[in-house]
Amino acid sequence: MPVRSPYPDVEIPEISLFDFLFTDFGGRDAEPALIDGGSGASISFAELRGMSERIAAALAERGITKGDVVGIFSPNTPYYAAVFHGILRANAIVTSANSLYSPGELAHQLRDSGAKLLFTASPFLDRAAAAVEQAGLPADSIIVLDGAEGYPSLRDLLGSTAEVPAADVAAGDTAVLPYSSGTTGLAKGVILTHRNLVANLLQIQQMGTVTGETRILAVLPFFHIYGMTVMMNQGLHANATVITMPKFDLPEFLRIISEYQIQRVYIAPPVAVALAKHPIVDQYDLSCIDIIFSGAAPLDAELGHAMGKRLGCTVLQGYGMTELSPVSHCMPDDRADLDLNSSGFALPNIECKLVDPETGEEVGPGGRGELWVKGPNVMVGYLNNPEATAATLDDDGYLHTGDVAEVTEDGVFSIVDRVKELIKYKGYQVPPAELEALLLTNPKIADAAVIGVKDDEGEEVPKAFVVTQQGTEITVDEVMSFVAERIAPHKKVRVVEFIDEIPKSASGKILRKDLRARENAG
Ligand code: AYL
Repeated sequence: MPVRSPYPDVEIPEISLFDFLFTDFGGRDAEPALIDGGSGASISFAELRGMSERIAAALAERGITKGDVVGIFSPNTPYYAAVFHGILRANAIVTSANSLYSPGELAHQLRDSGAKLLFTASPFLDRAAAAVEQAGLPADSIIVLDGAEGYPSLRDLLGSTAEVPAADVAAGDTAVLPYSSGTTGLAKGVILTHRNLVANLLQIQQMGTVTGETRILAVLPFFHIYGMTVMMNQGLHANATVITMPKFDLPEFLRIISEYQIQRVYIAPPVAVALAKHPIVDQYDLSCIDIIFSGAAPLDAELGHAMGKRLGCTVLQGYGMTELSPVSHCMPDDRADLDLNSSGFALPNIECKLVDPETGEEVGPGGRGELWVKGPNVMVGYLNNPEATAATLDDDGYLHTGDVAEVTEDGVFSIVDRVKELIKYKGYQVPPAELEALLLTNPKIADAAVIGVKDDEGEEVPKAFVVTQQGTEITVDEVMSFVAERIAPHKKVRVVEFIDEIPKSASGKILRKDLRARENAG
């Protein structure tokens, strides 16, 4: 029997994300929607709507029309939200790229998504320009938010006198294309519709207590679905104020929390380590924090409790996946009594199954099985990849997460393992298939396989098993720097072991199980 959310269903209106967020600000039109935590510069709700409309007009002027894809390659700033919603208001689609990407990684996403334009910021211009060239796009397809010689800036776009295009979006149209490797293979465009995103905002709202008075810290990046939905768009939906940070820096993070009296902080587990343990935390008055919410990777309950005790706040955990828009499970604000090893209840409108990966049989409370999720927040599929879509979404509408979970009689879910290839480094995706393909381009490497292993602090890190090409020599350092020079820092190989042969099945698939067993043996 599927496990249904214990919460009553919410009605999901047939509406575009822009109309959903920007029709009514609950009287807070002139209040700050977003504040840059560094400079203090802010944008009000009404200004944000106006800016988005100007950007939409300027995009239309440049020939962007319904269904076109526009990339954003930028750190968090209040303008990120204006650009994001400007693109949607132009009836176009946002593809958000990881701001740490190398030119090669970004070029792949631009090409794969068919992006026509790219928004970036001047510190990222070198990488953006190289990527645009590699992707075969004209050099004038870049807009530099803060301006750069020879490129249009955000100010130029905001100065457009063109007409705002007529809204032409149905709820089932694609809104965003974030990239995720899912259960296997390379990063793929995840098709999330306006309905998916609106649904997840309403589902999340039922679990929480975010209001117009709430100040939310957005240190997690808006390019990732966690920052995009849970920070940026939840903030806008609740008419709350979102304080942005371009990157994580502990003293600055603590200063901003204290200065802006932040009540809600969303983190990934590595930040919990710093908050629970770092001595500098005692130098700041952080009594403003009500709730710290952790997601994107398993939170160690003991660490979570230590953090909550030190800061005198509630600590909650949620579970999600890019393909789920992203949240499918979380602990509601008023249930800090739940086991912090758990990820709480299924959100409204969600049904789950736990399925034994060996037998295909559904397992009940007490058993372990792969988590399957069905609901209005489940993606439509992967862009241009029917095989990967068919392997992830079944005919009954369940998304197979590749995560292994348990559920109690009361409907509390805990994620206990992962059966998919994916590695998570500090909450960021590291697709092993991508690192393996990259390693194989080195002439000194005959074969390679990558799995996640635990480092001394219990953090998951990518480890490469490498078979050296006969007659050549390669060192651990050479393997690591070969990878590091070509990809974003979170995807670096952090452990290397040379091996005679990569264990493979008869059909040539890497037997990751065997590598894991070898690792655990010692
Ligand atoms: P992606 N515990 C264990 N693993 C987790 C958890 C968790 N609480 N949350 C996410 N994961 C892993 O697409 C899991 O393997 O999305 C899952 O399949 O980058 C994978 O991360 C998905 O990685 C929120 C808001 C979680 C956002 C998110 C994260 C979305 C990350 C909870 O409330």
